[in-house]
Amino acid sequence: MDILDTQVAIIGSGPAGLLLGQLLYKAGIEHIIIERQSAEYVASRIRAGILEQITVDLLHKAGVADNLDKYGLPHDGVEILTNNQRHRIDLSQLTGGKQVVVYGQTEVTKDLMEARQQANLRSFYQAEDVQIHDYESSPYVTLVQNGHSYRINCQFIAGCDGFHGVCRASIPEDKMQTFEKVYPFGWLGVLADVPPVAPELIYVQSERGFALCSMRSNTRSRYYLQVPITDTVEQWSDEAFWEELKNRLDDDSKANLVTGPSIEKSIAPLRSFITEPMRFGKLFLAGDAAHIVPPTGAKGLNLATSDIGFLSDALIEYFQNGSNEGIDQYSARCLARVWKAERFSWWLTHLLHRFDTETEFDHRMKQAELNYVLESVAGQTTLAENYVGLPFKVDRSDLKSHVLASDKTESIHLTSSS
Ligand code: RFL
Ligand code: PHB
Repeated sequence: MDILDTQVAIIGSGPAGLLLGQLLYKAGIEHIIIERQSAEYVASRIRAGILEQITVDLLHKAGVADNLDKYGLPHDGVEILTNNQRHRIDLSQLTGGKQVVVYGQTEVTKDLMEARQQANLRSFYQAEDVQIHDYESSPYVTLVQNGHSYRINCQFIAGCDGFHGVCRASIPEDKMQTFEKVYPFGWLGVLADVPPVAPELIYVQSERGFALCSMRSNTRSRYYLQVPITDTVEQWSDEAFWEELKNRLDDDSKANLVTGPSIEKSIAPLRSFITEPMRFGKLFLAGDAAHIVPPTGAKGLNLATSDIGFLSDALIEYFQNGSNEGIDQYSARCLARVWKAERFSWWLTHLLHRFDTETEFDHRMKQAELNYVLESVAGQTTLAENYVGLPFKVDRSDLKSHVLASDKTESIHLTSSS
């Protein structure tokens, strides 16, 4: 067995693990990434497409934003289609100038892997039998690669190994609490080299179920359909997919839709899931290893990167200043943001999808709620500020002074107009 030493062992080479690696490298902290899949497999997974400003900022901090700046498409708004009518939510205007950026997770992963290769940083791909040990005292990781056994001694383990990883599974059940909701449908996604149906994303609420028109570039589109969880990809020919998508769109979008052969087609189940706490001694969970959101709010990747924002700061503070503060606060800081993003993703999923179990009363209530959101500035603002991403830290006293200031403005306005 080969024995290696490092400061941080990172399990998982998804966006969370790769971003953490890059931020630690920039701060001069040694680490090793251990991934069970091949590098090619990791680089080709098609997943998220929308980046919040917080994610964009972290990618800049990590020094991997050249392609993002060149090819990312900043979006100032999104559309909601209901009752055959499209309503635009002006994200920028409602949030004081904030935007989201359309840039695929596949590209984020490739940019991070490329930077890693250039810096010659150590990773184990196709690692088998990955196990974590003694994370409460003197942590180490064991693995097998190409029939050879390794032991990696470290000071901390970062569990960035996704929902089905080994890190959360290694924690005794009585040491954590989990919260879960599984939805009775999935998203059938198609990627195709056709121009997007509209310049901005369209979230579709229809009698036939939810649909989403998204994109990766001006020549590559990503579309999704709500389908029963029992459906399989084989049941959906490209023709059947385009036909059903058209059935859920308004007349204008239907006329603009360009169809073509799919270059990827998959079904993703929808789930809300949270683990508490997110730190166990010297083991940290981050990203999908700790929480899952249904993709409706485009929050999964962004939550993974914001966890890494907190974790990288905590580890850098520890190694550079000997401070435990960030480590001790890690779980609470992440979870405060996680629960709010979970709530938003759950709410938007509930509002826009068709549930077989809903009564006509439930259905009308949802329609009334959606109409309210779309017709009220307060409703639209709530949607917009959650969609562009909530702040890292909320100081409630700031909020109070903001409310007081706007009270004052209101009374001045009322006095001057009377
Ligand atoms: P990942 O990406 O799952 O990476 C985890 C890595 O760990 C490896 N692994 C192991 N390695 C070693 N040993 C083991 N025992 C291991 N077990 C697992 C895995 O092979 C993998 O490489 O988790 P990470 O880094 O936390 O990143 C999370 C994001 O990938 C995820 O939240 C997003 O893709 C979710 N998501 C979206 N998020 C957004 O922010 N915006 C979106 O628009 C958005 N759209 C989506 C999505 C997810 C989707 N699917 C497929 C679930 C759309 C879809 C359809
Ligand atoms: C995507 O482009 O894959 C995407 C965009 C927005 C979402 C989910 C997925 O809410």
